[in-house]
Amino acid sequence: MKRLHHTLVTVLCMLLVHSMVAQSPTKLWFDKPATCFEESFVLGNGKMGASVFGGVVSDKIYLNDATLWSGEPVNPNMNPDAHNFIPQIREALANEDYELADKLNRNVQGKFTESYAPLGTLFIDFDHQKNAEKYYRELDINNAVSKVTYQVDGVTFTREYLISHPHQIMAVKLTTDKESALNFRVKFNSLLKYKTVVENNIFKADGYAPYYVAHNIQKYVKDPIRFDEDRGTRFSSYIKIKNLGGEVSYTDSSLIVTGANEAILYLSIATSFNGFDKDPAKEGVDNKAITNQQLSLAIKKNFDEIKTVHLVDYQGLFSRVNLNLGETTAPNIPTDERLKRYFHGAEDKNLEVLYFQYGRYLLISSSRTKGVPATLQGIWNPYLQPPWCSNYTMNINVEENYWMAETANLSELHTPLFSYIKNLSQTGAVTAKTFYGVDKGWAACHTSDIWAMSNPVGDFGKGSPQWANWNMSGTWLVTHLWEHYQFTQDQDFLKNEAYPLMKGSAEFCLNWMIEDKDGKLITSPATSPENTYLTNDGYKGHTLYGGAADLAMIRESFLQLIEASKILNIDGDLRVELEQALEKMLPYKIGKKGNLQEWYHDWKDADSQHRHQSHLFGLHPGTHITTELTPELATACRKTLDIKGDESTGWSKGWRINLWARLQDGNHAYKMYRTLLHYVEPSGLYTNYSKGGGTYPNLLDAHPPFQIDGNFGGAAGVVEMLLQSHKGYIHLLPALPDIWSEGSVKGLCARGGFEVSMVWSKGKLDKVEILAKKGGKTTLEYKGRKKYIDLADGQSIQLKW
Ligand code: FUC
Repeated sequence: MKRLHHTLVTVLCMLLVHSMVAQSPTKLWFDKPATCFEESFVLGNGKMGASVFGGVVSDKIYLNDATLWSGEPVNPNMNPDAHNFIPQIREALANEDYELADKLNRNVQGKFTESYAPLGTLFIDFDHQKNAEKYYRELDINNAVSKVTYQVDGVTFTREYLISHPHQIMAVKLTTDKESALNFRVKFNSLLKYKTVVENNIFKADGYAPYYVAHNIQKYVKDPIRFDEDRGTRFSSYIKIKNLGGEVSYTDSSLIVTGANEAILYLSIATSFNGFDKDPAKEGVDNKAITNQQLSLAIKKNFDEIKTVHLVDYQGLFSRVNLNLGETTAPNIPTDERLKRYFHGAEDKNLEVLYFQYGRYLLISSSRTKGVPATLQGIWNPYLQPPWCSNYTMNINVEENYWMAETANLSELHTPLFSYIKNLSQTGAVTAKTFYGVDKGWAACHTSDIWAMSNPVGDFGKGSPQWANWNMSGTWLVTHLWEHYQFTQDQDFLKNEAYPLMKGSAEFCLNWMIEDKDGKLITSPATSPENTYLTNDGYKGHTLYGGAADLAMIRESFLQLIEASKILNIDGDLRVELEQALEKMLPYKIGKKGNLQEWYHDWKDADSQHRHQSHLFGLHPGTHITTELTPELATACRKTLDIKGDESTGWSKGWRINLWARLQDGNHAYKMYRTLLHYVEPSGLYTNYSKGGGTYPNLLDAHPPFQIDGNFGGAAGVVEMLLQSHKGYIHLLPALPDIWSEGSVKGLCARGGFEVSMVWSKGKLDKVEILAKKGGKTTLEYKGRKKYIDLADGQSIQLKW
């Protein structure tokens, strides 16, 4: 009784505190369980993912493992004669026969990617007969723990969920304040093939993923999901319960707890994935043994021990950056209402901080597995045929996922992308040769998967060149390697990992470019990610020569390789070749509307507000267009953005925040940030291609549907407003919006290996502290005033401004 009284008082105090305190910058919370994925709380340790619904009668948890995909290693030599069409396409283009070029380009296509698979769903069913009261559910991104608490008949039930990276385990602690009141049944099901069994008090599910899943746009495929017992990635999901009081019993398909005071559920999962080039059925790792081992190690620890180690690990990454945007008067209401209130224009500075930090939380939770970067949905996908295969879409999306990795002080989470690029370079060498007739270097295209597929997609001619034929993702991806070097100053990484991949990509480009009629270097055939031109004759097409986007990416990657070769003092001849190519490349053009011209000719766009803006690559994420060094081009980029307007899909809005910040227009960047945080109703698999992007109740990005790139792009955009370092110096508060007049930030990163903390008030910088992780010289700039600093290894300096 005393215990019950105590709990009641605690709950009442909690509720009171909730309604009085200001909105939290680190908590999402609801007063009801999730009814759909877009209301659930996502947890992850960079490999294992869970989407927790927090139900009362039945709690539902979608499970994922980053390494569980459909498919098998790809044979990149899937269309050996495709390259024979390149000369014909070039000829059609030289004759300005765009229709023929589009048609012929379909011969330069291969298969679609495989899909990221849903592992299964865990159900925890309770014996509650009545509705719950005082329901509260939160995700605290400060410690990566989710909690549920409610009362039934005056008895309080609580659950705490976490996924520990050090233990590779999900732990759920279930408690009640009434003796023996905890009764529940655990069940598992999956859309994959599986069997459950209980052995040694462990509730086991073992199964396998399809060896083939068709893209959901391939409606013509008769048998879109194909299983074969002897093929595909195997998986295991094992559960053990530790109970305090009561009993645990088992059936073959469930685990039952009766009359307990407390129970800890330990969930271990693993797959047989053994690398992109290993058959997961025949050469896979032993998923059963791994799952068992993880479980038997974790079970020796109690919940608090697991949680303590989890917190040290998680906070070691998360707490590196602090952001404060000043006082807020926003009331403490559930996150969905909070988002709606903000959408209607209300102030909520802590929501703006929360969205930024949530981006960091999501990267920590989804990107810690070698060779397996975060997908379009991070690691959280419940569908067998997910939107766009939940794959790596490489004409913006997978890159956008990593824009904040360096600047927001999460550099090591960038590395899954690098090991993945290395895999891609291997299949990409075959792609370069067979699809493009280039014997040197490597190329990759529109989409990819865990098997590092690099070919152009479209299912051998069925896809539109609008998206299927683009071949510049290798060029874009290698810029991430250079960025990592810039931020870490890690010369070993530059020499041994980055440089060979950067060089391979550049070699492809050098051999891929041809001269136009004026002797300028261009790509041909080219496409400009997903945009459609309208020729003067009224033809709406996609295949062209000399598009600005390809050249922007090539230019940036060549400039970086030149720098890298100087630092490493190697490949002098190649450097000269790159410098000559840069001289000869077709320069940017400014169109008659004052826009940065996307097409070789000054054509109209079929959709002038299209979500893609790849020809602005040089402004962001590239660095060769700046308001200072190339003001005319920067102005033309601004014009292009003006024409496009602010309404778009989630990832596109995320990108535009960064673009506006690079134009040093903080107020417009902030306007875009608010637009990204537009409330969007949960929409499941529904896709909208042009407008309506924003944010779901659980703060995940709405393309729509859910796509995580907007979360990451938005978080990257916040840093870009506060700190930039791409122009060879550290620009402090380069695009501070008027509304963020008071604030402070700790731990942002700048190129050169510096960490920057700042305090500002009344819209003006007060103090800055710079830590040189590797020592070195740099220049700080704020509002045109420069200060030079020269620091030793590990030294920091504080300056008043
Ligand atoms: C590209 C984009 C779409 C979407 C998809 C995953 O095709 O144009 O908007 O993001 O990738």
